[in-house]
Amino acid sequence: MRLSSLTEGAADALRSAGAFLSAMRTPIVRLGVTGLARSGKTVFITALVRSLIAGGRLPFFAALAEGRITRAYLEPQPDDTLPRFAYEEHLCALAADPPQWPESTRRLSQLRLTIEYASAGGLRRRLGPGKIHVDIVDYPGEWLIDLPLLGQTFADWSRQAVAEARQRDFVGPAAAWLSFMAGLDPSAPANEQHALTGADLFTRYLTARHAEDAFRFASGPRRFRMPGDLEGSPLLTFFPLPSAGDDVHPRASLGAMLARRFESYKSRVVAPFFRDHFARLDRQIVLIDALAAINAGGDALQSLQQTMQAILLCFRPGANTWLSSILARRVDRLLFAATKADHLHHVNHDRLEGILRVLAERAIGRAATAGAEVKVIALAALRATREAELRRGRERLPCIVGVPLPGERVGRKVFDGRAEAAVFPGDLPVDPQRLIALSAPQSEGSEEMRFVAFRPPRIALDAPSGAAPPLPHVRLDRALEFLLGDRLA
Ligand SMILES: Nc1nc2c(ncn2[C@@H]2O[C@H](COP(=O)(O)OP(=O)(O)OP(=O)(O)O)[C@@H](O)[C@H]2O)c(=O)[nH]1
Ligand SMILES: [Mg+2]
Repeated sequence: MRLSSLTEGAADALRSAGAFLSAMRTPIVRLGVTGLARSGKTVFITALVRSLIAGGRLPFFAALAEGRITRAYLEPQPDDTLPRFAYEEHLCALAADPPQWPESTRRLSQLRLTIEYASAGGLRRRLGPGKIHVDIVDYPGEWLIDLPLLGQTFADWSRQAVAEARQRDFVGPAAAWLSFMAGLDPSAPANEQHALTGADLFTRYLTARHAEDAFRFASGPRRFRMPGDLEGSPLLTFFPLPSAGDDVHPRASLGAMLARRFESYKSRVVAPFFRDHFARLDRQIVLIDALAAINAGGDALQSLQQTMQAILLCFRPGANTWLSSILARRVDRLLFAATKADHLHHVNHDRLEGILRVLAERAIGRAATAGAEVKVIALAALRATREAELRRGRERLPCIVGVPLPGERVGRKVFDGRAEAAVFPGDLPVDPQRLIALSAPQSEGSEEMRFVAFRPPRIALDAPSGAAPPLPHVRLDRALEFLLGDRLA
């Protein structure tokens, strides 16, 4: 080895040590953005970054409203192995003609937002300007469904998944998978071809079932449907066995191989995702799209409640030994947000918050007991509608006006994605239990409620004046104040 390469190495080490030390000096807030698929994570993160970088109209976010944020910018994210959150790409989609929402997220990404600010007063003001990093990851919400797997054995999971597959008469994909398994002997020697065929049939069944009814379908593993970098990996080449029971499979048998791969999936895929991205959070926002569940009708709200309960239970410190060991750090502020509140007139926002309180009741209770500050709000990170009143006879109906996405319908009217429309989505019931109550068929009132999806507002990348116009939102400022306000005081 040449001396110069040694000195270069030393210089590199010094440089990284310098960067490390300077990063050590700057406080970091790790903000968890948690939510199922399509709940609004990517839009929330994009709107948050844009509002801080370009300056938003955020009267209830004190640091910005008081003009104390001197600069906010994206820095290289701390983890070199993760791609950066595609902020610019999402902005470009919103600036297109017609504007587009970001696509469903298919892989992990991360961002570090650095905020330079002046303290509000007192001792800190005298200490000079402050700086914090806000680290956020974005991921496919689908993957969240896998967290509860961590508490299951292969036998538990097999029992649940096979029972689910048999629940309804699935003449198509479930039948093909179930009949394939009927001819299998789990104690026979392991056979890779059987594992591949079974996993393929199982994946087809998962995909078909999810397409039919995403809301009522809770089973993982979700990477089968959205493999990311794991496509074709043996980590995804397994399936549940009907005869798994509690029996122990002979060594080198098919059953033993599938059980081992299930355990590898947990320890190599689910656990690292959880450990690397959720275990060290300081603050967390949980986004819940209750309106989509109301749209789905029937018991979709109950299913959403159960799914969220199962996921949020994983965040409970002390839930089991493995998790409690990595959950030493505790989230001290937890915000539950009902997203897409711009689908409703503001007179209904309190009721939407009421529904969310019931949906997340247990998690709210647990977090409060653990000493976290908890808040519930209805928000729209990017407001796509404005409010209006329509007169119907003597009645005044609180409406929202926007451009419904192509294919959206109200009654017989199908929208083309170009024309603006005034929509009366219906009133949420005063008592949230009426919507969520067990065995509520198509609950009273819910037939009249219909939330159409709107095009996002078209945003300007650069205004002629140079300053980008602020993005419209509902209570994004209150969310930011709760999540970051005290760290910028
Ligand atoms: N009207 C309105 N719609 C929103 C808002 N935020 C999200 N949406 C809608 O919800 C959809 C999903 O939002 P995303 O931010 O992509 O959701 P996500 O949680 O990142 O979803 P995955 O990437 O699949 O996990 C968008 O395509 C919009 O249609 C909002 O503030 N207002
Ligand atoms: Mg996303």
